[in-house]
Amino acid sequence: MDDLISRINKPADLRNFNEEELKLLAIEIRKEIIRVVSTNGGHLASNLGVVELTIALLRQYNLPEDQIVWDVGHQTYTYKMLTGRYGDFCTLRMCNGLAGFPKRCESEYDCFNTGHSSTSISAALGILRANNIKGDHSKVIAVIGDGALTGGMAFEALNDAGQSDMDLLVILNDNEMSIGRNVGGMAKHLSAIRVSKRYLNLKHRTNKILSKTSLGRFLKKILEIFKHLIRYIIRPEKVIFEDLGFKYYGPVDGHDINDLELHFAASKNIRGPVLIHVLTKKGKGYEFAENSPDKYHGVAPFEIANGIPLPQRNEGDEFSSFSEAFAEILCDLASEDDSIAAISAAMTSGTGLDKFEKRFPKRFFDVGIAEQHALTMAAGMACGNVKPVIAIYSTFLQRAYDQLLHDIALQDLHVVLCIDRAGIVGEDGETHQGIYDIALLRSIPGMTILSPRNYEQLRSMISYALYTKGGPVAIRYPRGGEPKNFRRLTNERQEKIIFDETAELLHEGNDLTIITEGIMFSYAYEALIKLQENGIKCDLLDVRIIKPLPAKQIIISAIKTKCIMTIENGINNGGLGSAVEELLSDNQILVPVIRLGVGDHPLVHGKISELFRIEGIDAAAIYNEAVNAVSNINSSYKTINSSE
Ligand SMILES: Cc1ncc(C[n+]2csc(CCOP(=O)(O)OP(=O)(O)O)c2C)c(N)n1
Repeated sequence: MDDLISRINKPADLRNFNEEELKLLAIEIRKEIIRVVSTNGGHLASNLGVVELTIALLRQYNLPEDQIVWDVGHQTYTYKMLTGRYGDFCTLRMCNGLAGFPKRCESEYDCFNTGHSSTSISAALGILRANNIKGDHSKVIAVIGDGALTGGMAFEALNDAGQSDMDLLVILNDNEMSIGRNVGGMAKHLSAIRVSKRYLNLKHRTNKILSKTSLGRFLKKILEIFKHLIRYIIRPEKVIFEDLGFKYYGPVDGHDINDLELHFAASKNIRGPVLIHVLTKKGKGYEFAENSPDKYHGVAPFEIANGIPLPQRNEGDEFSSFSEAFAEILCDLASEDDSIAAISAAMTSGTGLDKFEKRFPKRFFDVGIAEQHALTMAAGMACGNVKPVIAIYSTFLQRAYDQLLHDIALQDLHVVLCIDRAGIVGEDGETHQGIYDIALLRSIPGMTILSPRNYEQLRSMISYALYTKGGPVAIRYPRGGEPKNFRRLTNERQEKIIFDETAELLHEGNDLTIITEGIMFSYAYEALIKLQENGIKCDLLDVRIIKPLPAKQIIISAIKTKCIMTIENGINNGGLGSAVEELLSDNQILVPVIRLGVGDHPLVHGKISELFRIEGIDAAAIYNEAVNAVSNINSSYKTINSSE
């Protein structure tokens, strides 16, 4: 009977449901989450864990006047369904469909956009302070996971909020997991609190049983003697949040709607900041996700009956992705060189480093969601003559710009950044696109930026970064695997190469120079074949190194063709195209440069191929731009010649 959800048009409708109906509703919601995520992909386990928590919040608070800031925002599927978006839920993560994260432009119920971790307490405190200035007494709630709590920003915000007199409610959604098992001292602290709760529950039950007989009462007395001792051993002396200035309640069973609501209702009468510690099970209600919440954190489309992802790997591929290739290559090198250490900021499996962790546990460090700390710690390791390799998604590296500049580059320390998910990432949308790294990294002094187009280049660049180059070196590679079409079109075999800071000329012609980075050469090559059929012949230069640019090769080609087109998997402003323009202008070579890349706007969610099309950097767009460029050049020469 799948009709309870459709009876909810606004959160207040939830108040009409009785306890039994709420339980059935939670089942329906989980079914719908599993159904949609199994076809669209998305964040599964986190969403299955917060169904009851979301229902309880929506029943207790008056939204949209009261506001909820969801940390990371990947767990808002139930929230979306219950705040008027159930009808559109099947479009989740699709181009022009619902976003996978909160979006203010999508609904009045989304009060703050999130995507990167650990921002919720700061944002909620800001909204609350603004309300306070305006005399508005609405409630503001931050929901933050135990993983997100490992991020430095969360501590900064707790530090501020705890000493404020703001009526901020922080809900700590503790499922013992970040994407993988949560790490660090805070995780241990939370675990001690959980254990003490279990102990107290057990004690309560034991007391009840023992009180029933005289032997039992005797045993109970003996147990009493140990009680304080045991409690002292397992319970933390104090809950850290209390010392920071929060009133702490919990832990509460996050799947008991009634209990959750009692706590929320009670907290409304308490002045000052309150933290309610809620325990949930990541993946709840779907066996495969409950058993392996890490594997089902973010998933591609899968078969519901067995939880198995629909096939992705092409037969005969050496690796399924750049991430896998990176991990294998690094493990090979680390087996020969015990000065190599690897660092992850809570993205161990996503970056492929789980392999490294298994093989070299003493040289692997997961620092939690702490990108800034990861980079400065790497700087410290480099001072200690270890070779730190940080595997990090492009989007999350943004957090650590100052650490890269201040702690690594200004000391010219040898740290290798392997930047995964560089370029357009697709369905996770604007907060996760890896399109800013070239522009950011170009501004860092002494930085080397490399961009491999295939696994073999990646292999040679990792060796180059570790053994040839000093200072900070970044290697950026995209989500997914190496392009297949180029090899199909050219019968290119992957030769073993030794990278030497030069570009590679993949095709020669006199009419136009096309300069690409990374996998963009494959789109360019497809366009180039069509251009050739239409009489336009191009140089195709795979730049391979973005900083420092292979200046000589670019200049020679520019002088020959008198027209340049750059194509990059990143933003136009400050990217490869800008670098080429600067190079030519610095050398007084005045030829037009047409820059194809992502425009100056947030890049929404959708399939990678759709976004390439929308941004005008797929093969068709390259072809059209090239035809226009060459004909403009020809006509401007004609104009110049006829006026002579
Ligand atoms: C700054 C930043 N780094 C990394 C990530 C990738 N990431 C997304 S969710 C997540 C784990 C969050 O764990 P938790 O807050 O406990 O939420 P759960 O998924 O367990 O409910 C990570 C590391 C991110 N979103 N932001």
